Amino acid sequence: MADLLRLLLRVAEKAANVARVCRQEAPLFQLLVQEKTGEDKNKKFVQDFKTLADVVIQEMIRHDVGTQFPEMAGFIHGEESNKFENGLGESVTVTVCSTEEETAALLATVLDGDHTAASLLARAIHQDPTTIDTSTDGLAVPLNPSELGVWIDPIDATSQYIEGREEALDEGHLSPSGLHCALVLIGVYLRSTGEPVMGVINQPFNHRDPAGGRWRGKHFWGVSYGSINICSVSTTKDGPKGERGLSAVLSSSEKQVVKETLTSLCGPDKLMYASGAGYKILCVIQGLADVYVLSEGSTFKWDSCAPHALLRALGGGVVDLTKSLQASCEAQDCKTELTYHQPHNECKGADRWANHGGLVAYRDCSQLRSILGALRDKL
Ligand code: 2IP
Ligand code: CA
Repeated sequence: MADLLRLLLRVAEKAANVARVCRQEAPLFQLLVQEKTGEDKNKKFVQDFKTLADVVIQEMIRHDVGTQFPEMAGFIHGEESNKFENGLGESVTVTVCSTEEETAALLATVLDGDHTAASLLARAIHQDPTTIDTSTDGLAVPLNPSELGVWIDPIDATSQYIEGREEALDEGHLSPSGLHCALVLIGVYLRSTGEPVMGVINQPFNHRDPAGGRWRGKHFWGVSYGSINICSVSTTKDGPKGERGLSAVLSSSEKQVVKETLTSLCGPDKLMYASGAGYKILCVIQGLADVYVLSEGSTFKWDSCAPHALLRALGGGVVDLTKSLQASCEAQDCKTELTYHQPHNECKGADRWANHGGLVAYRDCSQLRSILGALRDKL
């Protein structure tokens, strides 16, 4: 499993580099931005270039993991389908080819013959990242790749990625929106039980290099299986919970009744808002918020699997909110933790993998119970 972790860290850094290149290289950025401003809505236009960037990153991760771990190849899934229709109405399947030239030629058919953009994208896909400096030596987890599945969110908080606002990050405080909310998420789960066992998060726009001003990323990882719980993020040693009070982060589109209930529970200055489902769970991991509460079914397995594994490694987790509110108080929280192996067969498309019951991401069980107590009979 240490090999798998090292591979995921490397491929997440490659993915982060593709995300940076798509904003740094003008021909690619133009394609990215045009879709957002919508000024080409009526022009024959490459279908949603943002999605192409997502798909390219997802296919690159799928290609690299499936090559090194063939037993996992059929169980590596993500948000996007790799089938594209180009401007001529031809259906093109986006894959990573064995050479950069072949990948560029394939991408050019999706990019309506824009060979400049295709070559820039292909170069980023085939470029090996700088070495990943993290200590995974000696990590031995008794799991076989054939027991595992992978969820990929190539660029979470895509709206923030396209918007591209650069917010000055205030150490120790979460920042509601901006490029830093965009994350590459790669989560690994046990096919038998659906529990998350490994997560890699890469924040491609963590800070600008003081020297050249280029964006630099930051990665976070965690492994949680049986008695093995290791996370690259150290737990924050705060004062006794009671003294500090509870802080919560929400989506700006959260229900009014949840906002009101948590305002009275936490106090108005301890209720925060931020973009990005993955980013809000990362805020809980880093101790920038105690909990992330979401009453809507607007997130998916690819949003939560990776950061869920890091929270498990820190002694916390991500529960299904609806199921937790229905469960008797004595029920163990682990019975309502989100799982990642079974679709909702009554639904179609991406909804088959939605976290329909909403969620609560937490580090500390007692804080989870406070949230559930306050929301019981409200939803
Ligand atoms: C989105 C993204 C959004 C989030 C939504 C996710 O994933 O994380 O930011 O909404 O739930 O599905 P919100 O920002 O209100 O939390 P993606 O950006 O990959 O579509
Ligand atoms: Ca997402």
